[in-house]
Amino acid sequence: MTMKKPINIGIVGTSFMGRAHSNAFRQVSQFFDLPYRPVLKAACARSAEGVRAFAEQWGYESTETDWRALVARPDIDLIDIAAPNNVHHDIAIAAAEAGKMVMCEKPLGRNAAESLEMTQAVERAGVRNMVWYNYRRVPAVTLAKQLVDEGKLGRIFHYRAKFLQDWTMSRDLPQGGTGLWRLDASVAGSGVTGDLLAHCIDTAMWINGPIAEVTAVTETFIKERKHQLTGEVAPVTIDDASLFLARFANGSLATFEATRYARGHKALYTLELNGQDASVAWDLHDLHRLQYFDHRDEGRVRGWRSVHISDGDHPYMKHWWVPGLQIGYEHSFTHQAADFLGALDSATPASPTFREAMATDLVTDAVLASARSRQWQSVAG
Ligand code: SOE
Repeated sequence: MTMKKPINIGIVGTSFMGRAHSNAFRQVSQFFDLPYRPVLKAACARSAEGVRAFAEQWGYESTETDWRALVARPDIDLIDIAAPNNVHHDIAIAAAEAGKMVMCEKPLGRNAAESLEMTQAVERAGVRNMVWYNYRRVPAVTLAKQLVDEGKLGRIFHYRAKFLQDWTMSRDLPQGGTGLWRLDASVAGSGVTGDLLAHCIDTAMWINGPIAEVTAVTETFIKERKHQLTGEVAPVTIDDASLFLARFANGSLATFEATRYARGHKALYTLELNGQDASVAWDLHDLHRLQYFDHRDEGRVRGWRSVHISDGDHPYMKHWWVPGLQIGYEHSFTHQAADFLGALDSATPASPTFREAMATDLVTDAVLASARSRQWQSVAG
């Protein structure tokens, strides 16, 4: 057991991601032997009452209602941004300029221009930084990456990803405001492109390398909704569905689809790679399994294997229970916190850094541009 140095965390945001990140910071030192130990120093949100209740629930020592006050505190080492997308940019840049490490919920910016400024700020300040693309750290997904890196699949021909939901289908659902900011493009940046496809693109490029060009179609099925903050009926500015074809730099072809209008699907993130020698497939609703097909198997017993990712030699699993006992969604965040803290003393920072995550925003920008122009679009970068 190493002596753990404290890292004082100041978190901005106390909703879904505030809880997911806080849970990761609370769990990580118990399950991973790391040189650093996160200390839940301060939580920040606009409602004084709300943030006090959150701090009490999760064990934060203090609260703030203005993120600028949090960033100015000398006792904070790391600012964790778990607030809506429209504040990522200003908080990250101020935190970097104050010399703090910065962790930011995905997507990094509302567009690649914001992401670039954020990236330049952390790089100028020389502070460690990372974006929470948690699905990379689902052990089955990490294993898929390992198998591809080891060449087990051979040359990759196809990548296929979907992220399907149905929670915005009701016409009566208002847009904007608490809990519904993902329906307001001025806050979110875009609809499912930045919210859901961003996950698919991050994982895809991590496993299969850069995306060179895309051709996309988007749709907004419900054109007007009441705005929760103003009460006015206003045009809907997000994309409800976004589908695109892509060509990777390695020559493989891909299809990507994300929608909030797939009745019956709540968060069905699926991915599949088909290579010369083998294929892998994964499904978030069955996240502890990796489907694997190896054409080199003896013909008589060749077939898809459903590998239960719960053994000590599977990624991350030796840190948890005993073989056969599986873990879930929240652990992907704990793994990300472990990787971040574990890499602090190493020359190679944990991935994705802001610069690596900006690559995803360059693709989502290209997807939206292609949907507008109805033309193939090269990915800048
Ligand atoms: C949207 O419903 C959402 O919560 C995304 O914002 C998350 O990033 C995704 O992991 C699950 O779906």
